[in-house]
Amino acid sequence: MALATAEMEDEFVIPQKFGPQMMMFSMASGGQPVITLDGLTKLACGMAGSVIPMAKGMVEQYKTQGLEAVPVPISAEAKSVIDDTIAKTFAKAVTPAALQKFLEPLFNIIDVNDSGTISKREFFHVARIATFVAESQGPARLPAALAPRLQSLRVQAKEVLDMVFDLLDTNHDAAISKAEIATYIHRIAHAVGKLALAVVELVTELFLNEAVFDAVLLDAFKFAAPQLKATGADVFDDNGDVSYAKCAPFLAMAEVKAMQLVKAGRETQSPAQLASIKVYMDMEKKMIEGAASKTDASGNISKADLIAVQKESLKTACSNMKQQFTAILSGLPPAAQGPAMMVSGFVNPTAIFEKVMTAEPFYALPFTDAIFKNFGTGDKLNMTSLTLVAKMAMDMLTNNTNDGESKSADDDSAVSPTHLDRTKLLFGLLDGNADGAISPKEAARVLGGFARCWASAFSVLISFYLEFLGHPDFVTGLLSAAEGMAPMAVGMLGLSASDAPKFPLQKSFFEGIIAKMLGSNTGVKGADSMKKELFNYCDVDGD
Ligand SMILES: [Ca+2]
Ligand SMILES: [Ca+2]
Ligand SMILES: [Ca+2]
Repeated sequence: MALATAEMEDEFVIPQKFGPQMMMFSMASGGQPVITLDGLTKLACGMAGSVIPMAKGMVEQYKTQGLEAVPVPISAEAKSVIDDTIAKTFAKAVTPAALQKFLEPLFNIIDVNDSGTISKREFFHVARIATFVAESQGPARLPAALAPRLQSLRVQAKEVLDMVFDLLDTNHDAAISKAEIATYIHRIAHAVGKLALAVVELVTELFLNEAVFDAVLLDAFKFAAPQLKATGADVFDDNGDVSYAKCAPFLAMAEVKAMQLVKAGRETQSPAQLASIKVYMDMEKKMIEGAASKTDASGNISKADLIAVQKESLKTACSNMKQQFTAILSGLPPAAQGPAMMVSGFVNPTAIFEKVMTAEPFYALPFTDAIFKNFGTGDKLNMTSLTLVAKMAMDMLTNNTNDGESKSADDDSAVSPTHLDRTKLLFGLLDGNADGAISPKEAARVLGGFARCWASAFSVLISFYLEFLGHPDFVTGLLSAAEGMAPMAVGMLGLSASDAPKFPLQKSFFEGIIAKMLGSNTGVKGADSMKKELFNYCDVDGD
């Protein structure tokens, strides 16, 4: 709060030269000394009118491409469901709550002191960089003559230096510490992760929502029924649903083929690969068993319990990772060993992994939420069929099956009980009400649920890696390693080791470098002294 008050009272004025930026600030702040998230949201709501048509055009384009990619003719009914969904999503997207999901991460990048307000100073730091980048993308305007050219480069270098220090030197001691860099990088990584979550959520609402899956699968069933019938695979009942009785023989055949493929795949794996599959499987098994141990009499688990199990199995993942990491390091070519050891002396990936995984709020929460939302009832998720399917998949992959390996694909006369169980189990996954038939709605619920969970897992993975690579410990470690190697690097450039940069990086250090490279700060004199140096260099005998 004190920070926000200080920002309210800050007398800083955006320099006259940045007129358009000044105007943008007053617009976003509504004439106040600071910009608030609510104020920015209000402004964005007002401006949405001009952005929405563009966004709609983009979505229309994706829709057309998507419809072309679907191998089933889409009916007019389904198309109107899709259009309706898009319209609804857009109406929701311009509400303040929805807009804030996108604006808040961006707001937090600029609000570097986390005061909850953007001061003129904070705004200026970013706006100035944006202006500089935009200008330097234009045609180079460097004068041809050497002296003014150097002068111009000096001005630019000074501008970059000022920009970087204004942005990163948050405690204003004219030096940039490792912590200041690490905090800023993490700020950006965190914001990008949040944006990724928001984007995937929006795309899911637009294209992967239940109404769209219902409509498309209804079309798919209608389309597939006569086609399959024509090829002799009549698996539909009179209601147009997929009947278990009718498709059991086909499922059994497919299952045998799948088993053969898995077996063949296993035979191409090296013992080391098989061992690492086993490590992974054991971990999964532990998690499934852990979850199963927390279910009630009807096989339900609560969200809190499932998260606890997930966290527990992540610990195993961390210790596995430690082993793998050591193996990777020792497997590096000798030339890379030195730098790798250097870096690993400063960066401990396993510890950072563990920190990100155990941080609150739980990084995988959006994914767990998606599972409960799509497959659970309220706070309960039934684990029965999930456990069975997971166990079955693991048995298949680890060759733990005891049913006729010798059975050939075309021998469909004797389906062993285990084969039968598997096909029944897979069918049962989709047959929600267990009436022996899969309706389009039932298929849509499961397939759509998988698609939505998968999208969520994808966004969780992106934000996880951003949190990991942008973790302050990770960045600080890399900077320390770079600092440690710097004397060697400047040595290769023919400079003395004392010229190597050291943290905290002093502003005067960089000013020294600029002066050395581009001459001193007093225009033509700098070029003159450089010419003189050059002359002296060539004039070996000093006459
Ligand atoms: Ca602030
Ligand atoms: Ca500082
Ligand atoms: Ca059913």
